[in-house]
Amino acid sequence: FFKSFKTCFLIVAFVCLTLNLAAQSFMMNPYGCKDAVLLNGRWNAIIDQYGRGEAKKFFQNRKPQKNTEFVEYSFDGGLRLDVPGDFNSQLPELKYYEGNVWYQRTFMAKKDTSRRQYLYFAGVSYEAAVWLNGKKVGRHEGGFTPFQFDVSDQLVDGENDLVILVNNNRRVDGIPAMQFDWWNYGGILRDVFFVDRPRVHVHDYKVQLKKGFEDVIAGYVQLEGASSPQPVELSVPELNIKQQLTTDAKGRASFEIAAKPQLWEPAAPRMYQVAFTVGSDAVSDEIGFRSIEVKGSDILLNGKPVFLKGINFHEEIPQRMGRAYSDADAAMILSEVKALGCNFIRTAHYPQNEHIVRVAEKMGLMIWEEIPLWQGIEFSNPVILKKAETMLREMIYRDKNRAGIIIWSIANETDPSEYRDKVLTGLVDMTRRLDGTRLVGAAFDNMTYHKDVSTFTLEDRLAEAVDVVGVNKYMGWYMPFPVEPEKIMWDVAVDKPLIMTEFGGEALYGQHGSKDVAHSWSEEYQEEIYRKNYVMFENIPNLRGTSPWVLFDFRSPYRCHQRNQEGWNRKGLVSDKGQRKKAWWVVKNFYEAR
Ligand code: GCB
Repeated sequence: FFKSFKTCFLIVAFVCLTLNLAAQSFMMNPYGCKDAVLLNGRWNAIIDQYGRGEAKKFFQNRKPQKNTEFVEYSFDGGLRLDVPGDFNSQLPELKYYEGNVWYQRTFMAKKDTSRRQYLYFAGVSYEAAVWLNGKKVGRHEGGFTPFQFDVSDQLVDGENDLVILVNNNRRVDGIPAMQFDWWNYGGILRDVFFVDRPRVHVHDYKVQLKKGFEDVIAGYVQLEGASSPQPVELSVPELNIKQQLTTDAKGRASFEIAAKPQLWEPAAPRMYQVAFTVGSDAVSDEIGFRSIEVKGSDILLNGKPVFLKGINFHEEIPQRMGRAYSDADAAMILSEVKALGCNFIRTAHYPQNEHIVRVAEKMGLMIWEEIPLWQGIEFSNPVILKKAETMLREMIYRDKNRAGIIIWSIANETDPSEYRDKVLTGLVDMTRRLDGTRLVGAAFDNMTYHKDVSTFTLEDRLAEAVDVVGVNKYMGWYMPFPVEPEKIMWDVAVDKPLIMTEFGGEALYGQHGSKDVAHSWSEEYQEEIYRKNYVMFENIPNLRGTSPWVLFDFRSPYRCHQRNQEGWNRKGLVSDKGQRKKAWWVVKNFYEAR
């Protein structure tokens, strides 16, 4: 016993040490906080391919004081990179780069010990280490969720020197891991804020309908820095709510308020201004109210069955060949989603930036949000569980106030095994503990086709555990239709809602041929794939949504066909240049008819 206890202790200690993930949870919604200042702009940068910068102490940003002093690096007068933005798309020689890039900038601040100062990063891929004025303030792993550091102690009056080491090497124990079908964009991908708030301030809040009620708004507010009970005002002017809350000794106040908000729905995505005020600190948000539940194989939005007319996309602007990061980018992607007639998006395969999530919800789009547990994950490694839990926690924490989000997805296309089942069913439980008001899903590709009865089935413990089963099946592309589509039956998780989370095939825009497989890669063949799949879908009794793969052609090192792909996954309904392929209209017609 002692031996195994010791081993266990060592493993836990090792995991804690190596992970050392940002200790502090991040503040809710810096976008709605009046004391948050963006540090976006052009930052100095050094490409450090061999990773020498830490030993050479680049983080000190030292300048030679006399001409005999030898400092063999300099941030000044060289490369400058845009923040936010991936580095790969900013310089031709960084296109395929994976490794270390150092970023540096200064910002002015006032040292004020009566307040608290933070650096907030909306997303840095894949790993970030942060130094302020030469002192390390922390690190964070995971490219798609925010993190922050309290820098009150390190901050100086006047000019502050901020240095970030970004590393986007793929890793065996990373999430995602060594291979994935999208570009491995590295860099400070999303907004960076300096936030200077009163010592006592709003750290976190949740404002949603109480589960099972359409006329009760419930939630909590959590203060930071409060050592005694504090009065907090919650206001929702359009609902005539002005409630005085008092926090407990831990800075927390829960509430339930009778109210009759107009419910958020795709046709009328009503949102309300919600504000919390404590002393001179205030944060405001736009929040919608709706209920989402599963009844048998139906998905009920505000108590009514809904069919999810969806689409997948990456957080990428194909025309710019880089990551999306702004409201304008979100509008570009999502207007194309709306034009297709969608009411649902799957932000495959990771939490996308808050601009996208927020603009989508304002446009009335329901959202499936996923952590990047994509094929090829080393589930037997205990570190993976810890990392996955952290990413899941950060995703749910960030987006728990978003009415648009209806499904938390924990994985995409993972092979059943003892370890995988344990890790993923554990994540399902954790998701329900963290947020019991939304649905839990996962995307599966391990269905079995039974030739004798022309039927698909799915045997998977994970499918039993989730609320919504996502199915990725590329009939007509990776798998030919074995018989006519109308003869194929589906007997997959029939007691639950099934969403076709991925289907489709590739076509090079402007390449024409017949609808025959001999002319695969043509727009006509892609169109035919969609037509046939829609015929097959008639035989899925529990089909409650579809989400083609994918809206735009996207960049991916997976895709090595020199003529048709050239490093692009061509399954887009819209090309990388923004031209709609023929299949686009098939999808649009399918949605119009629903
Ligand atoms: C899948 C993956 C998706 C890929 C897609 C494809 O099953 O989930 O990330 O990009 O197939 O194009 O093969």
